[in-house]
Amino acid sequence: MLTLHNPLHHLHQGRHEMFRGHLVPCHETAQRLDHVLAELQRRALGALRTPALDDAALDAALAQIHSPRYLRFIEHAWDEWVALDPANAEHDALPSVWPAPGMRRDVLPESFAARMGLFSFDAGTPLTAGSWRAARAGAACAIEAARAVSAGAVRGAFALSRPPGHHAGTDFFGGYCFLNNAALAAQALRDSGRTRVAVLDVDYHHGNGTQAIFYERADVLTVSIHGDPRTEYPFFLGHADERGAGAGLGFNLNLPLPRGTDFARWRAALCLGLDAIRAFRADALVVALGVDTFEGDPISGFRLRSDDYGQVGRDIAGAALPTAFIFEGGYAVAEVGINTVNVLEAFDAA
Ligand code: SP5
Ligand code: ZN
Repeated sequence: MLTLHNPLHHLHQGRHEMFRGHLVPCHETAQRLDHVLAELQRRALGALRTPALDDAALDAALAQIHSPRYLRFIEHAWDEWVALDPANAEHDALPSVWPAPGMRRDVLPESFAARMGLFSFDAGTPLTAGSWRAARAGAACAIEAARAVSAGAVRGAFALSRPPGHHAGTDFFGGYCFLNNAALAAQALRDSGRTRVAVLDVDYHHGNGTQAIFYERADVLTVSIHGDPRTEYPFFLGHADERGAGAGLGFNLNLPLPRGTDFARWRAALCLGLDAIRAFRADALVVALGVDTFEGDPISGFRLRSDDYGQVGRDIAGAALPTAFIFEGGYAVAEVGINTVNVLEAFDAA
């Protein structure tokens, strides 16, 4: 396993997210990633490399997935926030107003607050001084992981990056995500000559951003196993009847499961997802690897145990595809490293 990592992720340090009318400490912390890195090194799981992608190449890759006006906004948002009032530097920027259906999205408001809402879908994703630089560094990890497996240098590569990505869409942030790392990896695989790319999202939460990005495309199959959106975040997407549209009809598979789902039931869904990937005749795989399916996760509701993650890695290895793993959620800080590396180590050993 080759791991792509950049310590710049530390620049994204959200302080608070909105929860039940209060600002509560962020679940998505830099410490999470440090635990994964420590565990990777403890178990000596292959080489660790910092991406070498230059700025121009990275900009070009970001522009394939995200809209120009969204990228421009995220890049300058912190400076705009502080320009409103220098005291703003002491707290994160969070949106509080959004366009409802029927309201205009085509006219870019001058108001910063209005643009924060236009380009987001929740108040749980603080934008901080270093968010853009961290997200960019993370995106480069995902792209290089994809390129490494496509070139055949390694069978599996792991983008150990944060902030996570699978909730971010073409032109919106949310769910702790700004740039869609899994989508960037899938597109990088397409651009390197792979013709049918599958994205398997095993994070507890539905990968709404990834689904939306590829919804009308037949060259990227998106599969997500997640908490049923009737009760679980992100609520407004992720139902089983979402199958894709236009040319993409039949190329999106959602496998929602109820809160309380244990590993036996979860694994049956994983097998269905892997069957679909086989039937699609994928020639490369991106795994959006969230381990917030863990029984001890503070914000999620499945019951996977640490030992179960090895079986997840073996099942994924059974697809026998060049595989780019992209780090997503997982908020039980003490176990996030063990659970993540259990997947990767078993994949390598299979
Ligand atoms: C990448 C990823 O896993 N994003 C998840 C985003 C979930 N955001 C909403 C979480 C709300 C739960 N808040 C519970 C606070 C308990 N103190
Ligand atoms: Zn999640």
